[in-house]
Amino acid sequence: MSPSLQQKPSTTQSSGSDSTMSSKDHYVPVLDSLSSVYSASALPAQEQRWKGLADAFTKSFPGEKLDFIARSPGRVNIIGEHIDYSLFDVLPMAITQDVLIAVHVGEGDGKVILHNTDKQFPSREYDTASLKDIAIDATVHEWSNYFLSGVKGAFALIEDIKIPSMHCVINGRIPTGSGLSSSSAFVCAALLSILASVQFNSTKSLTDVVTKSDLVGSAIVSERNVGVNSGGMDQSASVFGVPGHTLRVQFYPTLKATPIAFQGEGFAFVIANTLVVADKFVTGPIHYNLRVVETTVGAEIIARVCNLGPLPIRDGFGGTFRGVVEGFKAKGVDFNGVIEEVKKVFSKEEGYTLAETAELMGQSEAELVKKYMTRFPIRAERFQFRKRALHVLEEAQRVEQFCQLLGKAPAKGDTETYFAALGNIMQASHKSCKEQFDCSCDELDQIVGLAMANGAYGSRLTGAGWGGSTVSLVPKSIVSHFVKTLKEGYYLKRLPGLTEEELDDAICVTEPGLGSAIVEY
Ligand code: NG1
Repeated sequence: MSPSLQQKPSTTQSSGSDSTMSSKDHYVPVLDSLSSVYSASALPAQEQRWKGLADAFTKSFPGEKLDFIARSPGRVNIIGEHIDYSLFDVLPMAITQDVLIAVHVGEGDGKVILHNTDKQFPSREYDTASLKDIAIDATVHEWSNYFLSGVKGAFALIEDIKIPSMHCVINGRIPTGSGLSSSSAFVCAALLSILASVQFNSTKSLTDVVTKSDLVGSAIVSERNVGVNSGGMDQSASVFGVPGHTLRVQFYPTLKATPIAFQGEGFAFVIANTLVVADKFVTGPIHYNLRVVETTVGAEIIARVCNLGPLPIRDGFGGTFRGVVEGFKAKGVDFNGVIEEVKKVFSKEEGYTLAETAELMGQSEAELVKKYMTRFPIRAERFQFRKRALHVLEEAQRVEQFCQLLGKAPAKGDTETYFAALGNIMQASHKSCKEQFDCSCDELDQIVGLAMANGAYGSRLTGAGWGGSTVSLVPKSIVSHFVKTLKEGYYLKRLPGLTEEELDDAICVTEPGLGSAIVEY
């Protein structure tokens, strides 16, 4: 390990990881074969794709050696939506679709050069000397901002890091705005590629480049540089992913990911992308960032009105409902009691104006705006504290119920009841996302409706919502019929011009996959 990489992270969230993992498992794996990265069914297509990337690299940088490829996958969230930034546990899994960064670590020109195999993303070039203080303009929608977030993450992890010349070709297979976390996969892959290049430059080897916890902690904080006040679910799933397992990601009291195997057989998860692009960057002020403010300020108000004392602050931003639950717990009030208190405090179902919010907070409107609405600007007539809080608390309970069921084997011969129970929890989650968190849309509701009418145990939006994808739990025996029905009922009706390939990309059966990795060449 390079001496410079042994330094302690300076700004990461407190972190830990599954106690059942060996110390080797704490590091992002460095592999020499794709068979450790992808499942047998995905392998042939991926081998072709990686070869294509290696060829593209040679074309972009003739005569240069491809030293390694850093990869980080997207994720699908099974349950626990919009509660990571309230520090409640969530249950995502890493998927096959990923971002790859092919790198030659140079000694010469002192430049980081980025090419993308997708020609809509123009090449970019930076002097390595300029990287330490490079500004990211979060008002501009620019693809390389996600790489620069990785640069910020590297400096946050190791203040005096010396980033060498890096000649990179990037290939991403996660559609943007699909709710499958292309942005976090890119930030994680970028940060990983930078840390690996630093080590490669000084030791010409790649071992124990970075621990998974450091990579996640730093990627969570640095992704906020692109203008989204993100939680930590996506980065955790992307880095900690374990084949065949979903991950229970815990943020409180420390970051920890526990792999959970699904019990029983005969089921599959099907992802269906509405193809409505959900761009958090563009809609942040009225969607994602607004929800973070509504839940953060809502938690602060409850703490103030119910005398819970100051709440622990999430990443310098504000209090959380997890803090509220812990505060009530210390007073002997259980989860359901917290829900009742929330209903009492937020009795106005129509929501609260800024002036009313300021009064509840005992602060001026200007103070509120400065504290919660300036770094990530928002627009709202009224803050829906009641509905948002109820979603967060009830969704946290649903994750708990789901995990309890996962921990039990289905009763002998009765997998139907078992999966139906899991499906019901997913249904309740979708209903709450739609009605209390207002993060669904017609297209998501239509696919969920079609899925339920065609044999799914459960179906729900996954990720931030407002477009993007659904995830459905489906009996394995009906998967091909199910996919066909969704193609006919949604895609061919709404988007008749789609090619077969586009259709296959839009709807796929997914398997839980490996998290971030480096593959040596
Ligand atoms: P998407 O937009 O689907 O990648 C976002 C957040 C998550 C989480 C979910 C909602 C980022 C990078 N990701 O996911 O942290 O809050 O919404 O559960 O902001």
